[in-house]
Amino acid sequence: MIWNQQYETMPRDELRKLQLLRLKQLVENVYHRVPFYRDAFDKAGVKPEDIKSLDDLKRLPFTYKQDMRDNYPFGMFAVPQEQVVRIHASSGTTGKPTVVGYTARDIDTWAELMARTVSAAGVGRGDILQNAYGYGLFTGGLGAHYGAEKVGASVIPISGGNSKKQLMLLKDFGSTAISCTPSYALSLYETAVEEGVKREDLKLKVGIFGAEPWTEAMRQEIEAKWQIDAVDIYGLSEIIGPGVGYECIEEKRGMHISEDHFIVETINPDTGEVLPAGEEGELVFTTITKEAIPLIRYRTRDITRLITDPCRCGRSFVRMNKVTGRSDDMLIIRGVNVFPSQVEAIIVTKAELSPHYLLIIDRVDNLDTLEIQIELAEGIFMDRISRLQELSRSVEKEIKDMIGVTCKVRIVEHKTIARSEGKAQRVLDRRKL
Ligand code: DLL
Repeated sequence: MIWNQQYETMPRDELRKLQLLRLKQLVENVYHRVPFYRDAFDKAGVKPEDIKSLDDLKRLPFTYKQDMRDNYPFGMFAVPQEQVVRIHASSGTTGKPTVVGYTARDIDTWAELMARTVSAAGVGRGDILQNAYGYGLFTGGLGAHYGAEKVGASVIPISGGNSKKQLMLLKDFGSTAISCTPSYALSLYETAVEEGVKREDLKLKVGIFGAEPWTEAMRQEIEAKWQIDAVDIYGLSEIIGPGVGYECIEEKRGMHISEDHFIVETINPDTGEVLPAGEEGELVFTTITKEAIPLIRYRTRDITRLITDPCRCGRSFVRMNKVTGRSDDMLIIRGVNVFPSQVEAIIVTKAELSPHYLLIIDRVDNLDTLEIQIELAEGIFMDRISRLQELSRSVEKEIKDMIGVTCKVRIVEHKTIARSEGKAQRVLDRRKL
């Protein structure tokens, strides 16, 4: 179902006019309100009045995750803090998270975008949505929550994990829809099998899955096992959270991007050059309605391509294909964004350890596992097992506390991790995606 006929099916020439109008207001606004943007525009030699057409967007400089970190926590906000009604955050490249804020209007916009998302999955009044995205600083839980309430569905704010309870509620409450990461959907299925849950006892029709990369093969597996429709949704905290791109259940071919709120480009990640629609590149978003933390040409690092042919569902928005990779080294482990540099920052604080380490990621019973092998520093020998264990536990705990991911640390002797002649090989990702 199309939630917002007026915008979701807006003729493209009208949409472009609306985008230009909003872009001009945005540029004017950030130039005067956010010192970071004023400096960046001045450096690039561009003034708000230079933006006369959508094509002029490419004259504006890119914004990077690093910029948000440099302005931690609230330096990129374009409104006084009294107008910020919500703060979320996601992992950054070091211990400090990337912080985002929302005004009351931003929360409304987000609910609208998520209402479009859940409607496109066929969820509305009368449905019961079991929302198994994490609630908290992560945007998944509350993002899906507000959108589902807006369409009139009954939301169960169960949050992530706790599979037995998830299954009990799926059955007892008759949930018709579930929202979670696709890997969790598969893991939950295993528990369902172990627990002897029968398909005929469930009313589940659809799953709204995202927050991590997954393939068409995984979609087919989830659909066949659960006997539901599985749709893909995309988003990132910096841009608003979930609700940036959403598939329609009719086609399930690419995620519609709400272009009345975001302008999307694909660029060559090495040169920054804008690519013709259809070519694979890095997604770059400009938020044209966001108030608290508007972003101009934000580099997502996500690699995919745009689909411009009209979709049979009637929505006029451009679509993005599934994300096929990243142009940086960010990993998503059990839905948590992890940069190897964050792990390194923890390791280097321990005198007994060397900065030679390897992250081994695997998928066991559909759940991601992370093992970190770390070498002892040169000249350090650990003859006492208890001391080794103590050290491993303390690194595991710090990683859990700082990055939010559970891992197993294995300390190995000096010079046992293979050295590379070029770039160090820090990651061994054994998951088959
Ligand atoms: O993951 C927001 C979200 C919540 C999206 C729930 C969908 C559902 P972050 O934690 O900031 O926000 O992580 C954003 O996750 O840059 C992508 O690399 C990845 N990602 C998100 N959705 C998808 C998807 C949320 N459908 C980062 N396919 C993004 C592939 C995805 N990757």
